Amino acid sequence: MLIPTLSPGASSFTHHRATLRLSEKFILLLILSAFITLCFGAFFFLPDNSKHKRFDLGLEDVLIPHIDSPKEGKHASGQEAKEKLRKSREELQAEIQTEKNKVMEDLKKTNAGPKPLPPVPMPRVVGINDGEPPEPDVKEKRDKIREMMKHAWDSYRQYGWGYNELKPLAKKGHSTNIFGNSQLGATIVDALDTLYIMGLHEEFKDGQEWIEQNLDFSVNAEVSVFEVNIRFIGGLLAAYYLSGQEVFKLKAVQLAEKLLPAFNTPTGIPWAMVNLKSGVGRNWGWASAGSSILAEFGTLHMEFVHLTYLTGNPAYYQKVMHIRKLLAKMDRPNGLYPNYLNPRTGRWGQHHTSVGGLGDSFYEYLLKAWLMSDKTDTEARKTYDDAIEAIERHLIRKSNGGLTFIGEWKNGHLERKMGHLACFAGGMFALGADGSPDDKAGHYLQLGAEIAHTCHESYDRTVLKLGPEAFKFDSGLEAVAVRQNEKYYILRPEVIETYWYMWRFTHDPKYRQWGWEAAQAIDKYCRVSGGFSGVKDVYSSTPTYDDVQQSFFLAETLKYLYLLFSSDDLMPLESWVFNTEAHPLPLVISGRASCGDSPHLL
Ligand code: DMJ
Repeated sequence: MLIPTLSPGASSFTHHRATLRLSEKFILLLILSAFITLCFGAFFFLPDNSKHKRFDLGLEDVLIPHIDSPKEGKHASGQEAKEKLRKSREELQAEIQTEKNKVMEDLKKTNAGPKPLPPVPMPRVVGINDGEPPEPDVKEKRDKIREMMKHAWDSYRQYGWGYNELKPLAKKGHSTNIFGNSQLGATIVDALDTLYIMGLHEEFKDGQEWIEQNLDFSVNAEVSVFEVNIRFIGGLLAAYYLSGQEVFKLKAVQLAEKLLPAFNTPTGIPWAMVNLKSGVGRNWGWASAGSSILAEFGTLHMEFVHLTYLTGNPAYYQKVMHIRKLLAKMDRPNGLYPNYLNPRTGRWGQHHTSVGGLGDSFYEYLLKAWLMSDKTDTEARKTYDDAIEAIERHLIRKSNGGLTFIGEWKNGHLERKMGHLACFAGGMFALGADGSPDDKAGHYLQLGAEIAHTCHESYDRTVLKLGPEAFKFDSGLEAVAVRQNEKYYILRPEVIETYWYMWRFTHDPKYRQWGWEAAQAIDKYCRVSGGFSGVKDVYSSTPTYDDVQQSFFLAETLKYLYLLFSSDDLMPLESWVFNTEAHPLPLVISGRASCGDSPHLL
């Protein structure tokens, strides 16, 4: 047979290539299959560690955790390899996929599922129901307040359910940037304890069911740390202590975990806002020099102490104590705390001090930290006393007409203007009277009464008998708003809150009288068929509405009114401390619930 020789000729080349390709293919195929068998076999016969290393190089590293296989003999590995070799590619892929799915499921469970909390004793809760007043006319007023609560709740239930708040005229849901425009049912959470205290148990159950089924904090929403803390965490904790339902505790803790990234700043002073999903924090654009706000980062203590108590996690307590320590080390102009503090540099921003907006609840929480610890947190008490002394010296004045007011300190100058928000201070002074230094209890009770009187005047001097947002004591003006944008009333509670504390401490009937005046005015001018709305001008006889039913109306305004017309054994102040959103929390003594004998957790 003629063995063809290689020749450059075109025709012969084609012919020769065809013959060679067949043989080449055959040999190559043989070599290739031998190589693949060798590699595949070798892979399964390698020791376990090297096997995992191979997986580490790919996506599996992310999806499949390194789980040590139980020690098996070489024989078992061989068996496994042989079995694998017998399986088709599709079968192997299906197996890997099933494994991946399982791991993903497990991961989901550990991430999303509520972590078990350590069992801690439930404090012995006292005075959480009834409180029916003996006087029939007072009972009638109390019933009226309960009816107003029903109207506010039912309207929200009908038109805004699941939204944060209600637009009572448009009859639809509403949300603002403090809740990141999410649908977190702020009104439900904020209203729960009021419903419970009023004995509206059907409504309470309805709210609880919504929370169980819908309240999910894994949302891409940038929320206010302060507002979420006082309304949601405070509301959930209070609902838990009142009802004993675990779901509220679990939700409070889940949410608190989402707030913790806000504390990741160079100083540990938290950002004003945090994204619940990403954990990224930032401050309000309007705040002086990128600052955090005193009343925001200084109003976390009560809730965070309870979170540590309930979870056994010291982080919450440590975060708020760190803030306290940092503030204690700082210079204070005239002994006053400015409202702005930069969380990057740890320096004060603009020197603006107020007991109203931006400052208010910082002072309130110092006093309440002491009360909530059954007066053992003397550091908090001392800080409160010093702060109040400086405030009295620099901010509190008497007007020409004899009205005591709390002004605002701005860069070395006293602005003779008082905000509605600052009216809460009357109640605070009364609450802090007992235990004040140098036996000044009488003085502080008197100061509380004077502030209550001034704030009542701010209501009484309007057409609607509802107080403006801010009022002046200047150029012959006494307790009246001047600027159009300060004439609104948005269903705020502070004045009624002060009436209630003053009532509890003095039993002077004028406080019930003033509270009733306010309740009637709210019912007359703010009530609409779809709920209650704020009004834009309290000096105008024809009210125009802002069309918002604030969640704090149900949490605070109506609760304080109801308590004002109840007997003192409902929510006694010896056993409960109300957070700044009127959510009652029991005492925690050095980490123990007031009546429990549990291990010390703080
Ligand atoms: C409430 O959310 C709280 O009382 C807060 O401390 C400031 N004021 C509003 C209602 O006015």
